[in-house]
Amino acid sequence: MSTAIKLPSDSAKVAARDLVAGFDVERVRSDFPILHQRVNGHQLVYLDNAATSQKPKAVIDAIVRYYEHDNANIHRGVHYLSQRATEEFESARKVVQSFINAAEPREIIFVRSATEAINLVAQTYGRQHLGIGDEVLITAMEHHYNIVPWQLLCEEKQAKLQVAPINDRGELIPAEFERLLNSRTRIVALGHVSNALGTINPIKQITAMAHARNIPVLVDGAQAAPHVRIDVQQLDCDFYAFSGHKIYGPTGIGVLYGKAAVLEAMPPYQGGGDMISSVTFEKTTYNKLPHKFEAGTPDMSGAVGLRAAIEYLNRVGIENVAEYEHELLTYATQKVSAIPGVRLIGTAKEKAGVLSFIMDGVHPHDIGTILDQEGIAIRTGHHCAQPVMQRFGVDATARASFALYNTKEEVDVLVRGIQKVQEVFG
Ligand code: C6P
Repeated sequence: MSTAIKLPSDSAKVAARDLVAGFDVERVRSDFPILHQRVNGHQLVYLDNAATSQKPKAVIDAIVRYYEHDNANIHRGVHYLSQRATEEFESARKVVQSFINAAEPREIIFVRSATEAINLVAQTYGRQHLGIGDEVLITAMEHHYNIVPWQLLCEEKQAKLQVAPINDRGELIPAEFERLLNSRTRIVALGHVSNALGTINPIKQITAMAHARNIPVLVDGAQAAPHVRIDVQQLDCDFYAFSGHKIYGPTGIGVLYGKAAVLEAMPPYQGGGDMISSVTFEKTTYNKLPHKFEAGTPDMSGAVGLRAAIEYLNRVGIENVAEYEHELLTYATQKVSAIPGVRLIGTAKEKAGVLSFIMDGVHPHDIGTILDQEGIAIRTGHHCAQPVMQRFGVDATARASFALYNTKEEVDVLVRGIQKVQEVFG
C-alpha cells in the first residue's frame, strides 16, 4: 500500500502555470506565507477556503502598518492621527464601493461579517415591513445564516418562511421560484454561490422576477465575492453581503451593500456612538448614511486589511482568478468523480469554488481525519447548511474548496489522499 504523497514536480508546476495564460500561480503562492509549511510531515495542501481563505503578505503588512503608524479612533478627533485613521477607513469604503460597483460610498456599510449584515437587514428592513401572514422567500440551498435570522423574524411577526426547491444537481428551478413569489412576499433572500454545493445562482434573473412584483432582493455573496466579479448595479439587487475573511482579508470585517434609497428608509440597527446626529433624553436624531448603521468604534484595522485584500485581488485580476479557478474546479471534478465509490453532491452546470463529495462506507469526518494526516485541510460536516444535506439525503459531506493559490498538483494530492482513505477502509 503506497501512502507517500509526492510534492509537485517542476514540470507539474509549469503545467499549473499554463492553466490560464497570464496567471502565474507559483508567483501568487509566494505571496501567502502560511502556505509554505509542512503539516503532519507533508507539504500543507489548504483546501478549506470556503471556511476562510489565507492572507497575502500585503494584507498582513497593511494591518501591521496601520497599528504602527495610523491608529486612532475615527470620526471623532480633531487631531492628526484621528484624521489620518479616518481617511484610511473611508478610503477602504471607496475601494469596496468600486470592487462591487456600488453607485456611492454611502451604500457600503461596514459590519462584523456577512452574518451581521443579514441580521442587520432582518432586524431593520424585515421588522419594518413584515406583518402577520407575510412571507420571506429563501431557497433550499441556504446557509443557516440566511435561514435562522428570517425564522426568528417570522416567529416574532407570525409570518411565513417560504423555501424555493432545487433539482437533483443542486440548481434553483426558476419557474418554481417564480411560482412562490406573491402579494404577501416582503423580501427574497438567497445565496449567490452555495457553500455546500458550489452552485452559482442566476441572481439577475431572480432580481428581475422579484422586482416585477416590487419585492426587494438580498444576496448572500459570502461565497461569491472571492470567485466572481460582483457588480451590484448590474445584478440590481437591493442588498449584497460578504465577509472580508473569505476574500483574503482579515476576520472581524464584512460588508453590507444596500441601495441608498432603501437604506435611507430603514430604521437604525444598533444604537451607540457615531450613528447619531444629536441626542437628548427626549429625542435622538440619526446620522446620515453610512454612519447610521455603524454604531460604536468600528474595526478600523479590519477595513484597512480588507482594502489591501481587494487591492491584491485587483492586481491579480478577478477575471483571471475566476478563469483559473474554473479550470481548477473542472479538473478536480473530473478527477474526483472518476474515483469509484465517490459521489459528488452538487453538480450544477454553473459552479464556483466548491467540490462536495461522499464516499461509500466512509463517514466524511473519517475522510477529513485521514486527509489531515496527509497534510490536506478540507472541511467535513453539514457546512452550516443542514437543510441542503437533508435534500440530498446525507448527514454530511467532505468539502474541498478552492482559492486562487491552489494548484492542479494539489488536486492530484487530494485524489491520492482519497485513494488512501479507500485503502484504509477497503
Ligand atoms: N460559511 C463555510 O465553511 P461569516 O461566518 O459571517 O463570515 O459567513 C457566513 C456565511 C454566509 N453565507 C455563506 C454562503 C457562507 O458559506 C458563510 C460561511 C463557512 O462554509 C463557515 S460556516
